[in-house]
Amino acid sequence: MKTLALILAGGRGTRLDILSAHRVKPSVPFAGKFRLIDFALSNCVNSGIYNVGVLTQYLPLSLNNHIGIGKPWDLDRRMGGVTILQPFRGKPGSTDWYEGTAHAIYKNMSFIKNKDPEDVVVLSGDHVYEMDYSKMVEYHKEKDADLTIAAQPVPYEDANRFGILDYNDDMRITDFVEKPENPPSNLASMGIYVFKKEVLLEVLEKYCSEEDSDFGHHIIPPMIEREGVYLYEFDDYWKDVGTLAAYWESSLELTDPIPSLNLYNDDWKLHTRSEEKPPVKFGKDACASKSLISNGSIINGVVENSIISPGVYVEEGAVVKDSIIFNDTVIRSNTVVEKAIIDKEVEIMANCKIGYGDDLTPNKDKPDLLENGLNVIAKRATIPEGTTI
Ligand code: ADQ
Ligand code: ADP
Repeated sequence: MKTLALILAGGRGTRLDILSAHRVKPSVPFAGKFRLIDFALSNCVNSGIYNVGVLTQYLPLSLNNHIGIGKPWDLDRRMGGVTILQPFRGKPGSTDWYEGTAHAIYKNMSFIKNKDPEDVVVLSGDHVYEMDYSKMVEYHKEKDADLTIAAQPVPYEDANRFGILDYNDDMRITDFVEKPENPPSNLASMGIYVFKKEVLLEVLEKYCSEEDSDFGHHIIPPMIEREGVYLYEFDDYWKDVGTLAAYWESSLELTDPIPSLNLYNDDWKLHTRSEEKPPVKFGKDACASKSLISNGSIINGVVENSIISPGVYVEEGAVVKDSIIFNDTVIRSNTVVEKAIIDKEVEIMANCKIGYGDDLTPNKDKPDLLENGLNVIAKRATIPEGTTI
């Protein structure tokens, strides 16, 4: 077997707040019917990589349900396919344990040895992008690299959230600093790595004695010294939706006439697990514009510039604007929802006003009112009739 992909799907994901309170970030819904991990999984199969391990750590239940035996991605194979690797349990009784990315892979070295690939692609399960990893692997081989890191420029103000690197004329990486306070440049690692298998096993043995060992701090810097680390420039759409505001923005961009990320591309299909649901149904006075509306929804009110997941019910007189509504949520009559993210199975009773008006100011003291005047309502909440938030 040539290439094995390992998807890191177990981080704490606290930055997505309530949305990642009961599910890992890769399991957070995206674009109506998908979840974030669908991008990494679909990229793997679309790149011809059919050997995939998914590493989980935190709240894996929702993710396990979603991936199952991998059928939607054609990964339910006797040879290869997808394997969900055992989560790390941490110290008994401890609730704040943390395992670093490299240590998580170190613990699964026997899986890698068993698969015996030439190269190992390490990915994050929570990035939004379409990428052909086989091109990156080909490049990695041309360079005869020990490690190849995909990178692209990010806005300067975000650069301190990333690994920042520098390189020479030969594309060899000469400098790498993980999440620097004062970033020397804005060329950011995308956290997508291709390793020669032997080299990966060797550096894991060497540098992963601590539970918190991660690639950015403990593996990449010493490897740079050995001069076998190369940069792979990727200039297409790629987003690490790290905050609620970024999540909201990159979701709603999908409703643009020509979005940077094209979900309607037959050559690069995004696969997901989805329930069989009836077609979307619009009532007599319904109106929907500039929106993605998923199957099984019933729209009797008005939907504008929004993303509606499967099974959502918008009653007569209700208005949903600039919002993202997750599965099976009900918006009762004459309720207005503006600039909100509403998790699954929420019921917002009649005559409520959620996040109305442009003058809404952030109010961090209220648990459901967050940054940028964005309102986030947790899974299975019920909002009583007439509530104004
Ligand atoms: P971060 O994403 O901040 O930066 P990290 O928290 O180490 O790095 O997580 C990487 C991925 O691994 C995330 O998808 C996370 O959910 C997952 N993960 C973390 N711990 C895990 C564990 N124990 N088991 C399984 N999965 C785990 C990284 C790089 C930066 C780079 C950015 C790009 O460190 O250099 O710039 O990614 O987004
Ligand atoms: P979401 O879709 O909101 O991300 P899921 O519903 O896919 O989450 O994942 C949660 C799944 O696990 C559901 O099927 C739910 O019934 C089940 N579940 C949740 N909590 C528990 C628990 N403590 N024990 C057993 N099953 C649970």
